[in-house]
Formats: sequence, structure tokens, C-alpha cells
Amino acid sequence: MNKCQKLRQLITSPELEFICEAHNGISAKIVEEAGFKGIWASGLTLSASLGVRDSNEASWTQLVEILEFMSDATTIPILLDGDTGYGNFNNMRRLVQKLEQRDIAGVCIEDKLFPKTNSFINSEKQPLASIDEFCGKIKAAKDVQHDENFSVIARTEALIAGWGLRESLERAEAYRRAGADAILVHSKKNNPSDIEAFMKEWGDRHPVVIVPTKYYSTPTERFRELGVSLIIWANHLMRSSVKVMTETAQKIAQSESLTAVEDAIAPVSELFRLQGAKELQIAEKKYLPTRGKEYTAVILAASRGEELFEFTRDKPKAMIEINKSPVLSWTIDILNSIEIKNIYVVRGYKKETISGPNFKTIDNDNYTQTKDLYSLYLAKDCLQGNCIVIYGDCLYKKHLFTDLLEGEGDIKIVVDADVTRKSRPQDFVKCTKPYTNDFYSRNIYLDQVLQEDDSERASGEWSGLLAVESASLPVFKETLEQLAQKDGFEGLSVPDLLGALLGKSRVSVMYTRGGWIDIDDIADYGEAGRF
Ligand code: SPV
Ligand code: MG
Repeated sequence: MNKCQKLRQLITSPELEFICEAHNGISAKIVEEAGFKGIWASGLTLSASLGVRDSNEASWTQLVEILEFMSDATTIPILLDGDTGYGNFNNMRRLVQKLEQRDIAGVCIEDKLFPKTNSFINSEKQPLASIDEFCGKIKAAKDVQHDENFSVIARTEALIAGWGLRESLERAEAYRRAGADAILVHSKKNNPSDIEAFMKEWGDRHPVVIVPTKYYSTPTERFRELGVSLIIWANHLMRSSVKVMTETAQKIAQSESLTAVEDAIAPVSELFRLQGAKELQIAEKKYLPTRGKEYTAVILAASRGEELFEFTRDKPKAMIEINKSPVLSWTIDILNSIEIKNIYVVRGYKKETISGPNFKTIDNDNYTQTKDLYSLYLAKDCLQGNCIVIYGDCLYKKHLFTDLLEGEGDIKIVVDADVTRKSRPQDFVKCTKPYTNDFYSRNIYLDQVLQEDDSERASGEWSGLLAVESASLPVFKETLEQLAQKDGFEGLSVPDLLGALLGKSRVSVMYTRGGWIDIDDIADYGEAGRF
């Protein structure tokens, strides 16, 4: 059943049904969770929630915006208190169209004049609409609705305005004939006598809706006996929240502390639950670039970068500033932007220059005698779950990280197919297939780690980016451990580990052309500034 059908059923069912007021998304949700089958979008409480009077001070389009939030937050139907329809028959038609577009199931209009004010303020002075004019409005609404079950409820204020029972019955009958789906009879008495008198004459001609705000002490059973179809509890969530909000604000202001209120109010987790925070977490796992997997990042930043002697006199290469930020910060910002927060930086040369709130550090105090694989070994206990290893002295574009993490395979590297750019020693590798422009080419693996002077046979250069998914972390760590036991380990680099992994595990290759810079000399430094 759609929402229009659900509301229509509440109105026409032989049972006495109930709907409850809400005035925004969260109160609407609370109404639904309490077990109500429908929501009254009250003019009084919608306007009160906006801090304005119930006198058409908020425009109808502003209300429709709120109704959309209420409707999105719930699955039960919403009946809008549409006041007088916010104008004549033409405004009413447009209102119905816009309400249907926002999945509002029905509207109740009252036979007063625009701008109206609340029925309980100066009620006898409020003029009523002419019966003919109001019937035209009802007909126009019914003619324009798309969903045959959209409901238009006609509310007569004849009793409230002091015109008596005859007038209210005459109006109700005219509105029924004009096509209204139910009649709302409003009363301001503190007893049910108005409603009893009306129901006695009216019988079961057409469904009747009531709002027992003023005659609240009447047992609900009485309305059942009278044959009322629908009761609206019209303003009670707003009134309860005003009371509690007032008390809370006063207590906090007076005590300059939260201790007096904390246990008496909903925990923050309850807000998250009502907002549906859990669904977003699940969706993030499905749709975010890291596919929701948690990664630990290890950034290798121990070396000085001798080649850049001038720039690295007082800081390591990873801390050289490019466009006012150290190389390391660029990398950490990218990691944070793809939800990688568990970050370790292995530092060595001028280690005191590397510190920050959003990463932890590991010290390689032996940095002059060792190379980067030794640094990685020092971080081995931090390698948990899914991991990514990064050269700390290179500048990368973000897409290299997302390509790497989204790529298939358990151990993955980014290989730059553009090997012609430089003459200096590079981490050349040979892959099972050469780079092609076919963006979708898959199943390319590392075949061989080459010697520095073997560029002829190279498919590309390893970029310093490596990811290991948790399934392959044991073999990765075991291989690292085996190398660490051998003589000469201090002189090894990460590509030596990649070579040692071949034969034990497949290493998948994600090709790139550029998108990163290893700042090795002044020319690189200049290029990095334009990166
Ligand atoms: C409302 O809730 O805004 C109503 C009902 O119209 S009453 O306030 O009783 O008029
Ligand atoms: Mg109202």
C-alpha cells in the first residue's frame, strides 16, 4: 500500500484510529516508532517549531520543505493541516500537486479565510468562508489529485466560531457533497458535548475526524461509541519538548554544568539511531573508494635524501616543502581523505622534525647504515589487517591511491609505465603484460624485479606504493622476516622484498603514467611545485 492508501484506510476503516502530531523529521520518526499509523503535520506546531505564529506567517512552500523531511524519515502517511488552503481554489490546486509530489497522503482544510489564526485564539471573531467558496476549493482539490486515494478532509469551524450545531451540520453536508473524504468537526469546549450533539445528528453519513485537545479528559471509549473514525492528538510532542527543553536550558544555564541534565536526556547515540547513522556506515563500506576496508598505512621517511643536500640540511626529504606543505603532509592529507587514519611514519634523519597529531612515529635510529626495507621491518608489528606501504619522500596524486586500493589482488603495486622520464637509478620492474591504453586491462602481475641498469627490459618503474590485503599479510610478513635473518639485510630496499615474494604470491600491477614525483634533484623539486 502506498501512503495515500494507508491514510484512506485509516479514515474509512470501521475501527477508531489515531494519528499524532509531528513537526519535523525527527518528531515524525518518533511518532512512527511509537506505533502510530499516521502523522498529523500540525499548522500550530510546524509554525511554533519555526518560532512564528499559527497565522500563515510561514509560507506554504516553507512548510512543504519541512514535510518532505518528515515524509522521507517515515513510512506512515502524513496528513497536512493545510489551514485554509493558503488562498483560493487555485492555490489549493497547486498545494495538492506539490503535496503529492512529496508523498504527503492528504490535506485537511478549514472553512476560514486566509490569513487564518489558531482556532483557540479569538475564535468567535474569525470569519468563516462562504459555503460555496469552500466547496469550490474542495472540488478543485479533488479534481487535481493524481492518486485516487489522496485524501481531502474538510474541517468546519462553525462550532468554534459560535455559529452552532445547525450551521456545522449544514456545512459538513455541503462539504461531503463537494467530495471531501471526511469531515473534521472542531470544538473548543472542555467536554465532548459539541461532538456528541454533532454525531447524534450526523450518524454514519461520512467519516468524522476530531481533535480532542480541549476535551482531553473524555474517555476515548466515548468517541468509539459515537462512531468517530479518526482522532488527532494534535500538538503533544511539541508541548512536551517545549517543557523539557525549557527545563534543560535553565538547568544548564544556572549550574554552568551538564551533570544535572545528562542522565535525564536522550543520549547522543539515540540521535544517531534516529538519524539512521548505521545505514550510512554500511553504505560507506559498499561505496567509498577504500570499499570500507580499514587500512593501516606505513610511510617510510627515514632517509635524508643526500642528493638534495641544500634542502635537507635541517630536515629529511619527506619534510621538504612543496607549495608551503611538506611532502609528508600531502600524503597524509590524501590518506585522511580516503578514510585512512591509522598511519605510522618511520623516521630517522632529523626525526624531531617529523611529528603530528594524525600519525604515530617509529624510529629508525640506524638510518645511516640501513635502507628502506629495514625501516619497514621496524614497523612490522604495526602491519595488521589491510596495509599500504608508501615512500614518504614522493609526491602522489590521489587517484594512484584509490586505483591501488580498488584494484584486484591481495598484494598490489602501482607501476609507472613511463620509464623514459629520468636517467637516474630507478626501481625497474618487468610485468606479465606491457602497459596499454586499455583502461580496463586486468590480470597484470609482477614478473621480475630488475637491476637498476636494466631499463631496456623494464615495463615500468615501481612508484613506491604497495598494498597488502589482510589475506596475504602472513606471507608478506613471513618473507620480510626471512630476509631480515639474512646477511646484508640492511642494504635491501622494498623492491627486494617484492622480488622475494614472487613464487610465493602473485603481485598485481596497477599501471599509471605519471601521477607521482620522486624528488631527487633540483629539477624534480621545480616540477613538484607545479604538480
Ligand atoms: C493544528 O494542530 O494546527 C490544528 C488543530 O489546526 S488546533 O490547533 O486545535 O486548531
Ligand atoms: Mg491548525
